[in-house]
Amino acid sequence: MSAAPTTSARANANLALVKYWGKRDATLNLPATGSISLTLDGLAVEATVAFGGGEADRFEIDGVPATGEEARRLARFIDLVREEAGRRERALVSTRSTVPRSIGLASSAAAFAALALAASRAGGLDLDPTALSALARRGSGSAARSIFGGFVEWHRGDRPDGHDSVAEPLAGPEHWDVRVVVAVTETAPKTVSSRAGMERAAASPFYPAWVAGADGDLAEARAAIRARDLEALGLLAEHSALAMHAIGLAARPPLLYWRGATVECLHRVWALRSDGIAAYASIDAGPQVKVLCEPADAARVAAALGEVPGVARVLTSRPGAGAELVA
Ligand code: 2P0
Repeated sequence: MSAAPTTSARANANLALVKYWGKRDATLNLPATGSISLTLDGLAVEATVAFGGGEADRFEIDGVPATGEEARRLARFIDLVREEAGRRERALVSTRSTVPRSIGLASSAAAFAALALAASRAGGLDLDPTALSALARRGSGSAARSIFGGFVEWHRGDRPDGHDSVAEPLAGPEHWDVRVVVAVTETAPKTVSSRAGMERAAASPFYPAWVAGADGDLAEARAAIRARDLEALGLLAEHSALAMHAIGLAARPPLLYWRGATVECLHRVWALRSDGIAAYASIDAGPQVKVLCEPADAARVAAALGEVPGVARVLTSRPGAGAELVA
């Protein structure tokens, strides 16, 4: 290893309440619609970067050298930082996740948000959070949101260069104490990446309706967050997730990330609701089910999901902080 100074930063994953699903520019990672998320405490990635170490870039993920497309994606991202910082040295990059990668929650959002902060600082740049969000977006779209804590909106933007497609905080984590209970239904890696899934979705006959509905969903979500209205936000988040997956069902070839236990968890959430528990489901580009609820109901929701056959593990998270440097 070299003696080059290292910089470390940590960022949390986020749960989209109004989903990002489709791009208007795949190179710049510009979304077809805006999205709104909640940053989740404890589902974090820590990234460490040093410039000036040896002959070639080195990328390590959870202690294992990155290869193939993963290594190329990291290299492209570090090249962006080198370009912005006017540096030419090789980079040593490592990321470490606080949740096992195998359960599919160690998201690229947390990784690229942490990398944006660590790499820009290591390269001598002092980017403000908006510029960090734009940089993180280039690594992974949803990483633009993980720069900030709490409730966050990522703007679609109109400019072809994407400079206006950045996230901004709507309300900090202290604004509203909610819980997100995650039911892990499958630990095998997914077979269709988000990137590929979004490409397939864009050709679905349902896609235009999805894009047309986005501004209304965003306005509703903003109002529900401002009012701390869990029913309004939960019903909307559930609708956004189910509509996102419906696009894939109508695509050719079809796309379905759900497993049997995913469907069982959804029904369990609806059964909880009919028992008077305010619990609302969300599903991302994978089979896990994430349930938004009140802190007082989280243990009951976790127990109910834990009983569903096929659920391997249940985790509970709360609103978390944005990307920060690690001393
Ligand atoms: C989201 N997802 O809003 C949506 C909902 C998954 C389902 O953002 O291609 O890893 O790197 O921009 O950000 C996951 O996709 O995709 C995602 P890229 P990303 O959270």
